[in-house]
Amino acid sequence: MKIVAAKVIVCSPGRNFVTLKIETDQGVYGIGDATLNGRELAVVSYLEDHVIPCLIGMDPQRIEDIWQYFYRGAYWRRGPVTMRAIAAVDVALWDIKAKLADMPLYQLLGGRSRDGVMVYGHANGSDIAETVEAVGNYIDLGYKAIRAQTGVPGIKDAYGVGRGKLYYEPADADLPSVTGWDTAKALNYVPRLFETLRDTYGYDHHLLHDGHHRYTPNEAAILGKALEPFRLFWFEDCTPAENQEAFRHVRQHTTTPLAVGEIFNTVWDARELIQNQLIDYIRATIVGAGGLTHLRRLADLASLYQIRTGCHGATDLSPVTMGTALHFDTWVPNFGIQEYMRHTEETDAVFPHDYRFEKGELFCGETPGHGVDIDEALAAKYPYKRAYLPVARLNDGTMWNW
Ligand code: GCO
Ligand code: MG
Repeated sequence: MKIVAAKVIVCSPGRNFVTLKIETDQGVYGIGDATLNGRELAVVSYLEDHVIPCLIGMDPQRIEDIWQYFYRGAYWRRGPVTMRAIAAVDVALWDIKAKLADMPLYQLLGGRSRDGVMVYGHANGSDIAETVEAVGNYIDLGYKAIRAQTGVPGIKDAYGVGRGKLYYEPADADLPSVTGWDTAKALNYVPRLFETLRDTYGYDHHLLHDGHHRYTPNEAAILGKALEPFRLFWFEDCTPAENQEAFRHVRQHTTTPLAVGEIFNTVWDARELIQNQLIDYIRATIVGAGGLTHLRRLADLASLYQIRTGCHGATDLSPVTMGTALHFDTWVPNFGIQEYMRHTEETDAVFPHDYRFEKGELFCGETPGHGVDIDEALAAKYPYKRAYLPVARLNDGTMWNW
């Protein structure tokens, strides 16, 4: 069996997506997501100029070997561009293998470990009152877990405050927009949000919060401690994780569960965090961490330390990643939760899929493969549009972590 063609489809049905389609000499094809928010075309070039020429003629059934070929064979290892390109190939090949086996992907991974996959949605508002209302909307929609982010008085466009009720899209401008940040103000305001949420809705729902890499380890420890009475499901990206050792300080000072990893590319980004049990949830997902082949290894390592998965699922991960992640989540023994930011109707139409939401859970379908396709004719109606993520500056102009 041979790969006879592969192409990259770039489209922007509400936001940009990069999709790889691999075709075989037996007529079966597979689809993979390669979207890297704000840097999409770098991955397009990596695939078109450097990966596709090697793929043609390869046996698509040799998923592991092809993964190693592109990882070891590039010589230059890791990084978001490389690992997304590898992920796209890997997912397309798993799609092909599952279609050939006439099975939904989770069956190939080892079968079902659960019926549905608990997801969390994003509630946000420009202040506490608005966020409390937004959380109420998610509760009405049947969510069991909700991430809450609030604007903070005195901070220009604090992280996480979107424009719509269900759709939150940070990559919004032709050149990066400039947002503000003030840690002292956030440290005073965020605990009040969670206090009000628990006073209003009680303790029956899981609440999550994203620090989006803004705090130093000690500030993260202060916030984690202040949030303890409100029993968060997790406090995410409490501090930047390039220095994995930084989490030790946070861990020593708070029992609030910690989650990290949406920007991780490989198991090496998380090894010390996992082996020293400095986190509770690992957030890496299919497109970010080299596809199913690599994410499986990461999840297995995490399981040895009772760390559970919490796959990234923002709108910049296409329905192809969401569909594949749901098969992974349905199988993985140490599943924790799945992030679920809804895509726009235009995006859902371009990527027909068989997963569905019901009572706070997502269910993958039974279609052979990962269950997500691309309508190329429709995709062609939405050409690429440059869109950057914002940057963040402190009040005195200093660049900060967005
Ligand atoms: C999350 C994330 C996202 C990222 C986005 C960047 O927890 O969902 O932090 O919202 O900001 O994926 O492209
Ligand atoms: Mg996040």
